[in-house]
Amino acid sequence: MTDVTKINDVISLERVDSVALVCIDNPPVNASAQSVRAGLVQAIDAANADDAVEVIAIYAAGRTFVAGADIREFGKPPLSPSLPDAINHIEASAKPVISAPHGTALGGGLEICMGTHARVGVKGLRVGLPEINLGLLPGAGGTQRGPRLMGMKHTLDMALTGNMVSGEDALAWGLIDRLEDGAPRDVALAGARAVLDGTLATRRTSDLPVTVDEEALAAARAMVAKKMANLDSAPMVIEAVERSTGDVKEGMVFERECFMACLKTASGRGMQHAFFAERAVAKIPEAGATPRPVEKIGVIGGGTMGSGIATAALTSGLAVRLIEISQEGLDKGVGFITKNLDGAVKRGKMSAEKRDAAMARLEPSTDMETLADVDLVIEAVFENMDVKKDIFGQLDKICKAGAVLASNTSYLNVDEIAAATSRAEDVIGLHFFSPANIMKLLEVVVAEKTAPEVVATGFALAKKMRKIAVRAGVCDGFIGNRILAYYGKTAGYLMEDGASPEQIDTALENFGFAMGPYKVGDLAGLDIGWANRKRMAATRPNEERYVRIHDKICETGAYGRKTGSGFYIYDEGDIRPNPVALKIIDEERAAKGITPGDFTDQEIVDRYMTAMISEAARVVEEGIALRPIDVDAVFLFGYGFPRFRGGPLKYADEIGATEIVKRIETYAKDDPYYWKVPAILRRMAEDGSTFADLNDK
Ligand code: 3H9
Repeated sequence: MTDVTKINDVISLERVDSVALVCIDNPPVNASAQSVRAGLVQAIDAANADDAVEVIAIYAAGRTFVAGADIREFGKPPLSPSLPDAINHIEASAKPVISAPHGTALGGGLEICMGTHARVGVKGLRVGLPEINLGLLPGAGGTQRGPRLMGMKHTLDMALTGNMVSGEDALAWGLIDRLEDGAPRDVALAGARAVLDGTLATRRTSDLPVTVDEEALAAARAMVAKKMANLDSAPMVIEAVERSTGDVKEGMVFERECFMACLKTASGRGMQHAFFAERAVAKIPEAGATPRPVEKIGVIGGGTMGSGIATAALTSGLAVRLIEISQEGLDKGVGFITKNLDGAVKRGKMSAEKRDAAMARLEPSTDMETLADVDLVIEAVFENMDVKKDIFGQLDKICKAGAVLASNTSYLNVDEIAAATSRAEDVIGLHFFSPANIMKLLEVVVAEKTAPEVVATGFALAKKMRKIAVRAGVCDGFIGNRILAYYGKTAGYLMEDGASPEQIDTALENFGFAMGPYKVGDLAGLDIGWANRKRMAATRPNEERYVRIHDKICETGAYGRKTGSGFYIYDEGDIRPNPVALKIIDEERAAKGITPGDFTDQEIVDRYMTAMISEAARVVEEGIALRPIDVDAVFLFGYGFPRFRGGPLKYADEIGATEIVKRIETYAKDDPYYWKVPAILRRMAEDGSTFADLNDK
């Protein structure tokens, strides 16, 4: 016989004979919010008080078991009971408690399982301790119970990488006891019955011994020192795991202190902001529109960009028709794609069979007419408006009705491109980042007449291609390249005024960027910016200070890595400053009568970041980005912005608008044309509001 009691909105208790089934139902991901924690405690108490109950089993409804603590509660006053207390209560239950996780048991979700007396996973289960990705460490016993169940090495690996592992691995490591097929409720019930008939053993994890693994601890320390120096929580993971050899309760007190301390760190706030940024960008005005079906796409241009886009599309299961004008260009494009896919196989990212199937979906052609049957075309030829207009004019005649016509332009006016067709509503910008088969970001550029379902199609395509799409409006360079063009000038001014490219790069790398701007420029190719500056030369205002160093370096034929030199010389893995570039810098300073000054690394970072924030503020002000968090996402996923800082506008909030305005006003004394306070920042400095306030609107 069964009867179900609702403990509260999210927890129910069902009795089936002598088994008490506790169900967690807190959509979308069963986060362990206060109601879940309180409900679990009450359910355990109720089941213990019911004489008919012999075993308790916890499972969850919906698509996943508990995906962790409720991240939205972080930073708010703690609500009782805490998750560690709730889990300790479960572990202390007089009657045996088992858990039957399905989907993903992550962070606090996995820690709930660790606190039960046995774990029966549902096949397909993945588990992990992803707290590190939020700038935290497991805070509900994971660092203490993990080593007792699976040893120090696996606990450290899980907690320091944040990677999910399969149920099969979890079983092999002893983290779970069984892996069964079936619906979570059925698996939970069968597991409880196995406890009753003595075929599934139960024990308290806290009672198990821990073996010290010096080798794993040393490897973890070395890895953290080398790769995770900016994350406050990383060394704490190791220290907490190290303490697991003592009493669990004491270890948990230490773990909790570390967890609470991490919540207050800027790196924790930055990482949590980045987590939400990745998801917030999907909230667009066109979210309700139905995307058009896309199965076959056309890619025009077989250069680095076009072949990267084609690779990403093929990898995601789409059929691709690749167009080039000449057979030679086409062969080159197919060669790039083959190399990209072979590389994925070599790195273990793709099976050889999948690569062969992807290549079979590629149809190269020199005939534009073959684009007649594709659902969407991405034009990825070089940045020239006349060429693009000509191509879109042709596409207008060739493509079927309803096909989406996209340009991968990184700067140009999509309204103007759309005007070359008779169907502006079908035209959109899809700005991929190089290498397009690797980089996560896709700017979806919405032109004046773009139809809502075309925007929705761009976002759906991004999802299929595992990209993070950010909605952008039309302006020169959209969100990312527009801001880059602006703060890139500051780096040039700093260089002309006395800082070396190497000093600027090092200062910004120490700030957290994977690579400084001059190394990035060399990697991307200095000729790209050069071409763009030539395009803009006629419209450059006379008042603007112009640094000619980059152009002069390009004039020597040094375009960066691809030519072996740029700001640096690239010699078989060795990188050193290029003396030719340094000589040009000296000559330019002399020609302008500049006596080189000294800049500290902090001054470099402050000027660079203030410039980035100023232009980002204008991009928000003008509605080019929907919200500040969209700008943050662009920089996190397309420009190597340090994740632990959350993005330029999250960083701006950390500094505060008053300080930023003060800096701009100080810099403006030397260059009032370049340094102007954006109205939005002025207002924030006056009323104390933040960019975060605009995200919440
Ligand atoms: C922790 O557990 C600390 C403990 O050790 C100690 C505590 C004392 N909270 O990703 P999706 C939202 S730290 C609140 O698109 P998917 C998400 O924002 C936590 N909300 O789905 C989104 O909302 P919206 C450790 C959360 O199917 C919606 O759910 N856990 C949380 O692609 C759907 O999310 C993690 O770090 C949360 N914990 O992927 C796991 N998680 O629709 C984080 C998600 O309004 N979560 N949301 O934008 C994930 O990795 C993925 O969400 C998951 C599902 C793989 C579960």
